[in-house]
Amino acid sequence: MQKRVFSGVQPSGALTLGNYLGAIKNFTRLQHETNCFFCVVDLHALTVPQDPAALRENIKNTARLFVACGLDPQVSTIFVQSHVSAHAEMSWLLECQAYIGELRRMTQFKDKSTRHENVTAGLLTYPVLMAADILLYDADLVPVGEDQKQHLELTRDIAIRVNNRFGEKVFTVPEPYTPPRSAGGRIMSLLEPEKKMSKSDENPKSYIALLDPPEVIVKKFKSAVTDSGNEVRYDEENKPGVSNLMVIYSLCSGESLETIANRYSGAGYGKFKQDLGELVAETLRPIQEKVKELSAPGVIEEILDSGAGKAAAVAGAKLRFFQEKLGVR
Ligand code: ATP
Ligand code: LTN
Repeated sequence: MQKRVFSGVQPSGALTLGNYLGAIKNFTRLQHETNCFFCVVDLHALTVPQDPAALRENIKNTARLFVACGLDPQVSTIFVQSHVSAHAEMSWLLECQAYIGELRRMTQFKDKSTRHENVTAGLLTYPVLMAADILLYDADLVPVGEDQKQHLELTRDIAIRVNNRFGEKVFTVPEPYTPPRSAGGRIMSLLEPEKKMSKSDENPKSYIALLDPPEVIVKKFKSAVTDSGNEVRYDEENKPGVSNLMVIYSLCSGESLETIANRYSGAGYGKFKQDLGELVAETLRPIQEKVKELSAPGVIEEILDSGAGKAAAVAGAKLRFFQEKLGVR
């Protein structure tokens, strides 16, 4: 049987180059060998305050970017989490299998709960909803960036716990599929290279949005933080800024880090950053053109309607199966 893949992206803002290189680009590779479900996880975005009109737009834009980046709706199931009610229902059932202690230990919860004044219950139970997403589809593989590995570990723990409780395989225990840092697993902020590039960063200069115009992209790379040296060399520890830029260059050009280091040896950072800006702008150009085409009225809505129908059939069956196990059906 073909392996199942599930992954989700939050419509919490403009998708970044980190989302693309760390996650979406890998989705496109997997879709031809596996049975893929790609989800715009709008319920996850509600864990922090969102402007309703902006959220509505971001949901559609995220889906357009999925397709523009190469996810084929004829091959993969592309849908919005809230369109399939089984996600919220399964999440409750799994909350009753998860422990508060393990949720409190999640580094993302610790980090976000100190950044927000009113910490909602949703921020704490967020990884359980993620577990519901994954377990509803019996996903074998979950392609995510490095920051999500801990949540995936928790999903595995919950699946194993339930399977042990019922003495049979209720859920497939999923495996993470995370590229190493040198291959895009963690693209760093352009201004603080010790932090991951994040679409919810207050300063837009710290990230490249996939829809940034070419001149903005070139400018942002020009002001990217490097170090006081001038050697283009990969050294995560001592040269985090330059190393991050080299990874981006390598993933956009398909060249090895070594080839890039040799090309820019003695050239200094200025030329390297200028070329990188142009390369990234060129890489994103076809994606941006495709988004424009997909913005015609009704196009993305139709793709998402059809995706929700396919997803609901799979998720509904799994939900009923687990409800029966629990005795609520
Ligand atoms: P936020 O920045 O708002 O917290 P996010 O971009 O981290 O959101 P998602 O949109 O849900 O969160 O992430 C979608 C996918 O992109 C996930 O698989 C995540 O691991 C990956 N991802 C996010 N940021 C990066 C990054 N800087 N480098 C590599 N992968 C990333
Ligand atoms: N929590 C993830 C998004 C996400 C996800 C998922 C990823 C929600 N559900 C299921 C993989 C599988 C994030 O914030 N990046």
